[in-house]
Amino acid sequence: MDVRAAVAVGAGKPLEITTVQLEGPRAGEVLVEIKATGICHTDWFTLSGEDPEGLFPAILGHEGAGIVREVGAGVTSVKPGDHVIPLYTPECRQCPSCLSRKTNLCTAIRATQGQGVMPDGTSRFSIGGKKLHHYMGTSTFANYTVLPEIAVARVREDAPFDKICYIGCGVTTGIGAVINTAKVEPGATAIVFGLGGIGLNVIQGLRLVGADMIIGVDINNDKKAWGEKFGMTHFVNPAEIGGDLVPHLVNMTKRGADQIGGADYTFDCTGNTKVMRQALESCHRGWGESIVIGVAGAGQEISTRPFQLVTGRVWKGTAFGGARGRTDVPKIVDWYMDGKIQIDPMITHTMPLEDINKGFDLMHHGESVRGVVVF
Ligand code: NAD
Ligand code: 022
Ligand code: ZN
Repeated sequence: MDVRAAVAVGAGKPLEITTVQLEGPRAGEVLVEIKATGICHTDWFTLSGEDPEGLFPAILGHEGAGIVREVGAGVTSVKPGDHVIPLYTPECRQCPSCLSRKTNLCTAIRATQGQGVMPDGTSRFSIGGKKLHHYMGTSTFANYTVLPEIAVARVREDAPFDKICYIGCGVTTGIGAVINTAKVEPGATAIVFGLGGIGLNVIQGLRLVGADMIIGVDINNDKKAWGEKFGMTHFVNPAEIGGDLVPHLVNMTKRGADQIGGADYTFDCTGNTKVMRQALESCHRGWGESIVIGVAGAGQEISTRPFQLVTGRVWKGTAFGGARGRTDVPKIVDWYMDGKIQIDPMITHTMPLEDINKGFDLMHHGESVRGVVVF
């Protein structure tokens, strides 16, 4: 069938909006009509050519929502008409990782997903007979896409696509990092580094679980008002404190008779390896945990003195907020529909597919928290 798509034709080139061909779903696959998709950093990172694993030509996009239109042989968990959110971290419930209950990193289709093809090793997308790569197993920058059954979460039908698409990446990553990865308890103190689309969701996750002190750190003062909207209690601009950031944060979080400072939990939402170190070192000695959410560029390394870990600080990372997509994503949609979490104010821009390149520009200039393409 003919579908409308934004095609990544090559590194550093703008997306080309054009008609491409999509084959129907094979066994274990579903055809989904994408109704809305968010624009996230990783799409840009790949398009820029900086991602050494990026493949071209490809249909990018990994933050979508839509409706199942057709299912392939053997598909039982969804049917035509079901509303779904595509999952770049699938959940097969059968691989050793899914069965371990210790990780959300399902391995069922991992190898082929990274190679930009479906689990049978072929692509459903083509243009003029030439193959196009899939991306992150999702390819949501098209009004129809084909996905493995294990890579869709069925969600309630009264939820608006142009908002819940953000649950496909940013919302779940931020809130999940708090609930699944850090397991933050009520009354905890926390520091969030970087108040973009991810950091703001960490903040609202912290508010949801009842954290006491929620410090936001950002080099952009415009982010103060944004953080406060979602539950931030204190704001620090590292450029304006007239000294080193880590001692400043440790001082702010001093509690108890011994007056030892440091947060119970810190979160890096910048992808900057220097910030990751600051986040670890501003944790409380003995028990503080620092969660790396930001994805750094290829080849980058993190460092700290071993003493930081020997004295009980813990360095952890998280992918997709540790969420098991088919199980957890429908619950997050419910939380949104019940008013427990907010999404609407974070969707600062919506646009038609034709303007998707402008959406990338808005993201770069820090003008948007989230831009969403509505098909
Ligand atoms: P964003 O660009 O919207 O936000 C980043 C924020 O960090 C901005 O507000 C910026 O001003 C601030 N910042 C930059 N340098 C800083 C510094 N030195 N100190 C303090 N603040 C600083 O990005 P985003 O969409 O929020 O994504 C954040 C990171 O999370 C990215 O690296 C992204 O790739 C990653 N991410 C990871 C996962 C995962 O599963 N682990 C999922 C989604 C996104
Ligand atoms: C989403 N991300 C950043 C912005 N939006 C993002 C990027 C990478 C990951 C998660 C979120 C990630 C963390 C760990 C992995 N990935 C590896 C998972 C594994 O090996 O099992 C990751 C994922 C998908 C892809 C690449 C890396 C891909 O499909 N190409 C989840
Ligand atoms: Zn993303």
